[in-house]
Amino acid sequence: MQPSLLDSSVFAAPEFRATKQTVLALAILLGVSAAVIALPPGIARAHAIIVAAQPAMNSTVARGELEIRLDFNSQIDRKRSRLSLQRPDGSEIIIALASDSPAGVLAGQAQATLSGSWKLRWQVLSLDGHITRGEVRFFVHELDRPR
Ligand SMILES: [Cu+2]
Repeated sequence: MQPSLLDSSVFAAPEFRATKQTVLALAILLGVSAAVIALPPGIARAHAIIVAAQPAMNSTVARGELEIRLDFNSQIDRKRSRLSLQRPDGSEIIIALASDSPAGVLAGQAQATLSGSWKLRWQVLSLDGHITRGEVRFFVHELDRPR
């Protein structure tokens, strides 16, 4: 099966008349996951979605070495998956993926040198041929980790 990026374009039919409420409702749904909601339940189960994240969504971590680990609900094709970090200043770091992590896990390390709001962006190809992606926001505290 060809990899295909699932997105929200199915909602953008020309005849669609969006009210403020429907737009808000869609925004909320899409914020949770742009990829999974448009699919029948039986198929959606096979897509890779996050079941655990380190750092956790909206958590605060100390400045310094950052251990990254995302656990997915299914096996993923690591060669066609990627992780990146967006720093508070907007610059981006591509994370080298650990090759020895379990089948459903993306892991790596980075230096969290700037305090502020960071984003961990992920894009994965699951074995059913579908790409899903999303981001985990977290915060880096201005104080260094105690020694
Ligand atoms: Cu799928």
